[in-house]
Amino acid sequence: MNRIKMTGQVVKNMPWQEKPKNLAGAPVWRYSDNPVINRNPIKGVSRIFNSAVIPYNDEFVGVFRGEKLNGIPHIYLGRSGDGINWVFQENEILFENEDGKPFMPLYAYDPRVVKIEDTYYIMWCQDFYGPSIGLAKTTDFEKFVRLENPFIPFNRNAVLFPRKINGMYKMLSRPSDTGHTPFGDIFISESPDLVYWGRHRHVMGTSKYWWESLKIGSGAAPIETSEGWLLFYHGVCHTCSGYVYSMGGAILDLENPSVVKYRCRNFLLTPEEWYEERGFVPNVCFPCATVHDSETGRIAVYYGAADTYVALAFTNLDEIVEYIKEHSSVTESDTEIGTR
Ligand code: BMA
Repeated sequence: MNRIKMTGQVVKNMPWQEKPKNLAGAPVWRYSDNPVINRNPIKGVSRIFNSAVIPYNDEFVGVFRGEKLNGIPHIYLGRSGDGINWVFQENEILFENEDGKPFMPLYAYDPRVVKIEDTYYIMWCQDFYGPSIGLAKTTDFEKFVRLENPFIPFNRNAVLFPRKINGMYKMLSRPSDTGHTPFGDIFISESPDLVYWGRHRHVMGTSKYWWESLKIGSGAAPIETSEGWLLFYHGVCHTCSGYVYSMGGAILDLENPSVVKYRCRNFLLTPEEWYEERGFVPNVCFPCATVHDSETGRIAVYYGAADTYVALAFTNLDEIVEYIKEHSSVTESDTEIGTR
């Protein structure tokens, strides 16, 4: 039985795997048949990676970053009965504006999907006179209505919280630049209506631990637990041969999520397998979603691997929270409210 509780659905129809005996570090282990999504998954799409999955009815839907043959990414929809085998729609998702007119982003990448009450929201990075955040809603995964862009450029890695907190929608994001941003902290903003955003706060920045010393960005939508919001994020370090993306974990205060309660000084997952180390961009583990079973505490993390594949890793709530707490180092910039 789980000591720690988490909010969310009961998810049985996924091939959960048990923890192997010989784990060296964090209690996070890869799916034995990774990558879950391989090259050329859809006609006209060379790679799918950095994508998000959510339970929907008795199956799963996913919003996938699909790179077309001209190199431009768009978001594709997929459906799956087990979270592993996917059937994709052949064309990218067609977004419309609130008047029902076509309203397509010029490009769209790194989508996340979050359910709040009865609506599913998709966030991604798109051109808004420079890279910034796009936002859309759907209730049926057939019709996708774009909302106002939440932030001015430049910004990436936005993730909504799965419920309002003190009556407000909350969104994490990572202000950036026009290129391969050599800096970056996670901020949080709030909105009463998903149109007007304000009360921006700093959540956390890079750390002195080398795997996340260059920049960080939020990954999967935070999971509500009795210990706080469990956040899987990415941390980046700069090496002689480029950036290396690993997965980290932190726990944010439930009522006041700009306050970091615990933050793991060790990475939870770092590029070690061929599909993480070799691809279009080598050495990338980029978490974008979790599927979790509130009954057993099992958590599956979907992550992009080497900007080429989608891979899956497992953990469980009690062990991951315990590991994060046991290896936690927080600084004043983490624990303060984040305003200056
Ligand atoms: C970031 C984003 C991600 C990508 C990563 C590594 O800036 O563009 O989509 O996975 O770089 O290339």
